[in-house]
Amino acid sequence: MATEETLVLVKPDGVARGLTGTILARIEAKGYALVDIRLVEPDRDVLAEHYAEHEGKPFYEPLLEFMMSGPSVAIRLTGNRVIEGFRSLAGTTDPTSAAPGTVRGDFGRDWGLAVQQNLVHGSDSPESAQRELGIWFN
Ligand code: DAT
Ligand code: MG
Repeated sequence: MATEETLVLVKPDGVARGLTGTILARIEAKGYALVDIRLVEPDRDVLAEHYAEHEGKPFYEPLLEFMMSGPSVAIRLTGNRVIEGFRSLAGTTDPTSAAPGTVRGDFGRDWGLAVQQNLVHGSDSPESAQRELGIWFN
């Protein structure tokens, strides 16, 4: 048993398209538990901290702009191996190649360069999860 916590974001495209409930239903159906949940409207500083590893990459600026385009839902989620489990449920980063049955595969949209409209974020390691939870739930 490896009970973990992870940070999930329903990104602005997910909230704007009314997919928050659908995504939460999949999370709950999988057996993960909500510890905390809130609507967030992050400023640039918060996003720069969250996406620090991507600074300087070609998609960095469009990514921050997109993340400031509307509210997101931040979720503190817990469960056995939830970090890997949520990322599996989310699907791979690019919605076109994400497998059907995953959130990104079923609902994500590929607008050419705007690969970032992939609906959800999930922490990728225990270290990332603790760092990111500190940013969004301090
Ligand atoms: P993930 O969100 O699957 O962990 P990541 O951490 O590599 O992916 O990237 C963070 C976000 O940045 C991702 O959700 C969408 C955007 N992104 C990543 N690679 C991209 C690319 N090649 N073009 C456009 N956006 C990209
Ligand atoms: Mg990532």
